[in-house]
Amino acid sequence: MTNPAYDPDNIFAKILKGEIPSVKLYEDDDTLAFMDVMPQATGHLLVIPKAASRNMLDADPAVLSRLMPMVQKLAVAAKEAFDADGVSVAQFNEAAAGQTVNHLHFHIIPRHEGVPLKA
Ligand code: DGP
Repeated sequence: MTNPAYDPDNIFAKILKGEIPSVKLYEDDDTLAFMDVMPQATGHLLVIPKAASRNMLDADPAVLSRLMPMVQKLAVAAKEAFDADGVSVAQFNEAAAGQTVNHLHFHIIPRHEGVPLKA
């Protein structure tokens, strides 16, 4: 599956290329997890595939099948690491849906009872 709309100079592509820094939490051949620079709660992290996908709408299902187990593992790990009561997992597709960086990513946000997300 190809996507002519994929911008190889988007911020997360630059993080993958090492052109801009990030606080990395996990990396393997297919996946990178790093801290979000604008956290909506303590421990807010992002999980991305290394494959060039703009978002879930154009992603190769094979890429998703490798990515989702890592999203699950990191959500479990984040809940434990931050002693959270729950975890929000969020993903947006296109600007109308709230996507600002055009490389597929999942937000993992540890949540505590009664604590709203930061704006
Ligand atoms: P979204 O709205 O789903 O496209 O969220 C993009 C997220 O990416 C947002 O929470 C802020 C985060 N972000 C933007 N620029 C950078 C950056 O340069 N480094 C890191 N680590 N996160 C970034």
